[in-house]
This record gives sequence, structure tokens and C-alpha cells, in this order.
Amino acid sequence: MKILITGGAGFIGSNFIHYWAKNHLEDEIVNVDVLTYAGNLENLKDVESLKNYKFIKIDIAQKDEVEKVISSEKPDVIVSFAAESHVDRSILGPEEFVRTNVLGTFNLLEAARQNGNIRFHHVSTDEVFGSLGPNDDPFNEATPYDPRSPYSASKASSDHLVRSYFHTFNLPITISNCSNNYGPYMFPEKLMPLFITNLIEDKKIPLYGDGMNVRDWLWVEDHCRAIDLILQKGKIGETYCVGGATEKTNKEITYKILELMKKGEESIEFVADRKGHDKRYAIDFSKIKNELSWEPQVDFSDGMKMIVDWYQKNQVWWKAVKSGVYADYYKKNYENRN
Ligand code: NAD
Ligand code: TDX
Repeated sequence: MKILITGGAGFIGSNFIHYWAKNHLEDEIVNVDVLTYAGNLENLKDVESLKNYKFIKIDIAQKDEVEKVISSEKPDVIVSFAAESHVDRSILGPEEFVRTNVLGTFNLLEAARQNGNIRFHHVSTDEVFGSLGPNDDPFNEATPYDPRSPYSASKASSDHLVRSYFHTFNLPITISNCSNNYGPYMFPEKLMPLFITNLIEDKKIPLYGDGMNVRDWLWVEDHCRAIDLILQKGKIGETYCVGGATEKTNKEITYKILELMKKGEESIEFVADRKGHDKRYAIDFSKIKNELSWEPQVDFSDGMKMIVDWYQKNQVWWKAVKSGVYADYYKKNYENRN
């Protein structure tokens, strides 16, 4: 089988490629990515020499580039991770989010439809459902959409487009809406890697607002396994909510990191809150549990030790990212493309 992965040079996409290369030795893997600031081929060093792995640099927002790659590669399956993914950036500059997340997904759907109705899995987020109060039931597949940031609104739009291609054109799609992932190769603009790397550098850690916003955390490989199961056994046209059963306030995450890194609370700097900051996300994953026998395997305290350990051992990787070596290089590449 040939699997085409979009956004495979980013955090979850690169973990998914490692997962797929390890668990599906016989498959061909094609990674298409434009390499924005978040895309880093260093994440894929240990797979790049595999005979069954190939990287192609394209921008999914460019329709002709997408059509050319899909029609020449003829994949059996497309799994789409490519997106602008950081909420704070979507507040500073929403346009890129609409371009990649909405137009880019549309171009992929069109190419999948025009080239023999290719099986399409869309990777989405729990943020499309909005924000929960402390006593609300967790999100599930029937929760109405209520996105509140330009990021989540662009992801919601893409989910609607994907579903419309199933109903209108019979495109064989599935969607997963997953909670916050954590693990290796997470870009150090996100809460956990930013705090861990700042503490290694003896810098302050900026906690937004009162630190009481709640996220549901899932180890990234558990997410990869959920997507694998959906591809193998999921029902076409369906959506699956994927979560970690690990609701934590940002304060709890912060204190856990401080404890593991033997640092004191004087490192915390309470800063202005994120605009429109969603209060709480939580996922009811009973559908994927009952239908596909999926549940998270990595427990939170093990996962926290593993992520702190990974950033302590991989300082060359994140120091290069943070110092802008890769960011500048890729930005230059990106701007000179046309
Ligand atoms: P990321 O920002 O780390 O990686 C995104 C990747 O997409 C990068 O490699 C980037 O170069 C690529 N990309 C961006 N624009 C592109 C374009 N126009 N053309 C081609 N490639 C492009 O993101 P992530 O955290 O790995 O998230 C991956 C997917 O999973 C996203 O769709 C996100 O919405 C979803 N998701 C993320 C989380 C999370 O906790 N990170 C949780 C649930 C869902
Ligand atoms: O410096 C910070 N200080 C802080 O308090 C940062 C970067 C974040 N936060 C808070 C905001 C959130 O409540 O921590 C929480 C987590 O923030 P992020 O790491 O930015 O993640 P979040 O906004 O929850 O979104 C993530 O999970 C869902 C991913 O970035 C999305 O792509 C995914 O869809």
C-alpha cells in the first residue's frame, strides 16, 4: 500500500511517519510538506534513508502542486496533518490559517476526488467544539461545533468540507478530533516544550491568566495508533473523538514540570491571558473505545517523565529550532519558492 502523509515534517506528522515505518514495513510512505517554521526534516533523520520513504516539498494551498503530486504518486490512502496549528499565531495572523487549513484541505479533497476517490483521513482537533464549563459533559461526536479562535474556526471549516465530500461525492473519508498531544519533536512554542526548554535555559515560564484553563493530554504515539485503527477498521464517513482521559489545569502541568526538573515556583511568570482563551477541553472517547478497542496506553506520569527526558537529551534539536537556524532557513526557502 502507498500512504501519502501531508504535514509529515511537523510534530504529530513526523511521529506518525516513525510509527508507520515501524509498524507497516511493507508500505510506501510519501511525505508532502512545504516546511513552514514548524516543519523540520531533522525530525525524520532516522527514516529518510529508508527505500520505502520519500519526501516531496509542496504547498497544499497551491492547487496545481497538489494535483500534480496526487496524480503522479497515486496513493491508496491520504492522511492529512498539514495545518497551521498554533492558536497564539492564529490570533496574530489569521490569514495563513484560512489559506492552509481551509483552502489547503479543499485542494487535497479535490485531488482525492479527481484521482479515483482516494481514501482520505483528516486529522482534526477537539478545539472545534468550543469551550466547556467545569461541570459540562466532555465533547463527543455529536457535540455541536462552536469554534472560538481563528485556528479552531479554520479547522472546523475543514472538517465540514471533508464531511461534505463524503455526502456529495462519496469520497471515502474519516475524521479524528483529538485532544492536546504531547511527546517528542513538539515545537517549542507550545506549552510543554516551551516550559521545559525555558527551564533548561534558566528562563522564566509564562503562564497565561490564572493558569486554571484545562486541557486533556494524550501521548502522541497513542494518537498515531488511533489513526492507524481508524484507517484499518473505521467506518467510512464517520468521525472519531480521541482523548487522553487526562484533564489537567495548566498550573498542574507547570508544577509537574517544575517537580521533574527540580526547579522552584519562582520560575513562573503570570502573564496576560490569551485572547478568547478556551476554558476547558475534555473528550469522551467511548465510540473509538467500543468500536475499535482503542484506549490510551501511556499514563500521564510516565508521559511527563518521557517528555522532560526527551528535551533534556535532544538539546541540539531544540536549540537549533529556538535559535532560529531552521526557522530562518525554511522561511527563506519558502519565500523564494515562486
Ligand atoms: P505542526 O505545526 O507541528 O506541523 C504542521 C506541519 O504542516 C508542518 O510540518 C508544516 O510545515 C506543514 N504545513 C503547514 N502549512 C502547509 C502547507 N501550506 N502545505 C504543506 N504543508 C504545510 O502541527 P501538529 O501539532 O503536528 O498538528 C498536526 C495536525 O494535527 C494539525 O492538523 C492539527 O490541527 C492537528 N492536531 C494537533 C494537536 C496537537 O496537540 N498538536 C491536537 C489535535 C489535532
Ligand atoms: O506560553 C504559554 N503559556 C500558557 O499558559 C503557552 C504557549 C500556552 N499556555 C496555555 C494556553 C493553553 O491553555 O497552555 C495551554 C496549552 O497551550 P498550547 O500548547 O498553545 O496548546 P492549545 O492552545 O491547547 O492547542 C493545542 O492543542 C490542540 C495545539 O496547539 C492545537 O494544534 C491542537 O489542536
